[in-house]
Amino acid sequence: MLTLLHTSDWHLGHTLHDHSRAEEHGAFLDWLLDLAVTEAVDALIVAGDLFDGSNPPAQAQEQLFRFLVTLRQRLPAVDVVLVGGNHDSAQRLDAPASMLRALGLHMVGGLPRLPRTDAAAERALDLDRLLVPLTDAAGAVAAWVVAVPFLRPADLPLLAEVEDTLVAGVGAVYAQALDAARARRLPGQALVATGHCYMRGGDISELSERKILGGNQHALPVSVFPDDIAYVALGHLHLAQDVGGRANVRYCGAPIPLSMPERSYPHQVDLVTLDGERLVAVRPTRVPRATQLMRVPETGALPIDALEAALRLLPPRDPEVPEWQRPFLEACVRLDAPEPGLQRRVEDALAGKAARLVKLTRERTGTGGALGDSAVNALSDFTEERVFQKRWEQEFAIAPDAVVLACFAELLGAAQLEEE
Ligand SMILES: [Mn+2]
Repeated sequence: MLTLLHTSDWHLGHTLHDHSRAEEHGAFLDWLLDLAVTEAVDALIVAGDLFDGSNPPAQAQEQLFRFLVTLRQRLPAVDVVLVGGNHDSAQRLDAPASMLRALGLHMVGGLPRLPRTDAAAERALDLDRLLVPLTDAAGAVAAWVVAVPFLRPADLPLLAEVEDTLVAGVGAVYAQALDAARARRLPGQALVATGHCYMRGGDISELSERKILGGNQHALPVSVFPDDIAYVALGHLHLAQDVGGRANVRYCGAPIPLSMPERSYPHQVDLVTLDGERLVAVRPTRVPRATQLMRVPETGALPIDALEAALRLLPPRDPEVPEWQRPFLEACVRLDAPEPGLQRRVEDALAGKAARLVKLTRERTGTGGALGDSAVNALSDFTEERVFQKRWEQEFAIAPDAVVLACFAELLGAAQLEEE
């Protein structure tokens, strides 16, 4: 028996509308350490997007290294496999890989290949880094992880005469790596694969998962993972889900909401039990939410007076609760005319409240049409005043009044003077 802990999409260093998530990440990592110890897991797999960006802040790197060292201290025999995602810099993750390996931690930032030999047209896969043995409580190898990170076009073999070279290239890399793992494993040892990719049929949260491999039309078919693989630990989609109706091919999802629309996701990690070559169980385990995200109203938008009233009903701030645990709030207002004092009115309504305003969304009732969708077609008709007027009407249902037009003319005059 082997117990695997599967997590992904930490996005360390993330900010939500300029607000740090460092404490939330810290709370998650502390919880994860306790879970790993309580469940006595044999292995931890992190399936990409360790960091939110390719150049993560020092604080985020410190957070990762501290976590890894504490995990090693508390679980001396645990196997750890970390692979890069599309948000990560493959080279940056790989820079400390040899040092991490000395601690028994396997970091695979980019697809590892051996140095080029003169004869070979393509560099061979570095199988000693790509294939990671997992040991059980008795210290025997119980499974092999094919530790494939996010694949970039440069990682893929050049294939001629196929309809979708990206999908075919990714399929070819997996086929080659899996064949090598099959050759290495002994009977009774399970095959596990990682991936940071977009699978056909997955639900996507548009705001925080960048489309990768060129978007939906390049989604990978689940057949990339043949039936002899016991479990596929996927990253990239932030909502936990099975792929293609197979309970053993899973996105575990992100541990914290990374955008407002993700606030209703059941954030989780997966505890995976293997017995011999087969999957026995997948136990999704909910991550406690340290900081709440809320939207007023829950959906849609309210006129300013109704929004103010709703905000005034929110609970007051509890001085015992630290700043970072105050709920993040998005307020959504519907405007049918410009409201110059909007920000101030919303902030006043929130005085003394627990919630922190991170986003004020304006829904406008204007025509919403494009500037070109009108009687004005000749380029010469697009005077500065005309474009301004159309733009205003696009946002608001009314035309700009004389005062606004006079202000615009004054600004335009000043700008033209500066140009000369
Ligand atoms: Mn991600």
